[in-house]
Amino acid sequence: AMAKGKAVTLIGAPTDTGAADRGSSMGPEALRVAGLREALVGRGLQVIDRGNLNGPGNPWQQPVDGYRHLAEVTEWNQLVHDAMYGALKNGQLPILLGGDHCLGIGSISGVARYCRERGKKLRVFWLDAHADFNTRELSPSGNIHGMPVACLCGFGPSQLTEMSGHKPAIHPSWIRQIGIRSVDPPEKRFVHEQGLEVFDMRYIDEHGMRQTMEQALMGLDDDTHLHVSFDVDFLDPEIAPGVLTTIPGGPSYREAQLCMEMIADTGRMASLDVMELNPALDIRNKTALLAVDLIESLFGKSTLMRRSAP
Ligand code: 4U7
Ligand code: MN
Ligand code: MN
Ligand code: MN
Repeated sequence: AMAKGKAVTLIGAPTDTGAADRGSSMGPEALRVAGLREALVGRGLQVIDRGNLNGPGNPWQQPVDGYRHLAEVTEWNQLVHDAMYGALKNGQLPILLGGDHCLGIGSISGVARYCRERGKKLRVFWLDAHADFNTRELSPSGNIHGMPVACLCGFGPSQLTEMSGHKPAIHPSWIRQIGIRSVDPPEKRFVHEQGLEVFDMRYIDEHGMRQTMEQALMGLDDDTHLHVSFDVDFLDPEIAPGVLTTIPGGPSYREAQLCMEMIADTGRMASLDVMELNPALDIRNKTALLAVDLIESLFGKSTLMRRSAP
């Protein structure tokens, strides 16, 4: 089960510089207002909210040489990298409150640096409607929140691919993508070429969430650091409207709960990103409340008792 002694640290990263529209910069505060801290305390965890990182504002410019806001995105990711790495080194379990998903680069490169130093295996769960595997050459938008997985695997500008002190920061075989249902055609070719393991919605429809998660979690051992990068647009927009890029046909409430509960059962989750919540598009903060509900499940909350062996 979850290491109860470990303090959970909340790290807010209020930026939307990696996206096409504004609003995900309000994500951290919406999650706090929805009671994230109280929910984790209710799980018996010690919670440190170290407030928000202080990065550059959004200059709201067009992409330059294929990247929108590369300088600002780099600055934010460096701050996030240092904060995630620092929290892990202090023996804490960091939760990054995004912010758009470009910050997955800083977050996971910080985690990768820590794991490399400790000789730990790293497994990354990417819960998202999108593969986020674009490059400057492939991207239809130039928005860096569509590129973090590629950057982590070594494809992208050096500022973003060399952040962990090692290029690539992670190997494609460490990644499991779940809930994918919107991939740009050139991006799709690149996903296949690099051999990413993708459990897309078709797979979940055919096999169910339980078997999907069993497959995705296979091979975890005592020495594995499990990082979860949760893009809120993973969820079906009927239940989670508060995101910029709503893609129909995502996991239902029950499927999402099961996904989170099965991750919790492993006891291996050691860092987490909660990304892309956009309060400007939400309805009475309901998507933030849902995210908090699912995070409680990630930390082991279940209705009555466990039916499957942990
Ligand atoms: B998110 C997109 F073209 N693929 O690259 C792109 F459809 O972090 C969307 O998963 C990326 O929300 C979505 O701009 C990034 C687009
Ligand atoms: Mn994403
Ligand atoms: Mn997404
Ligand atoms: Mn999005």
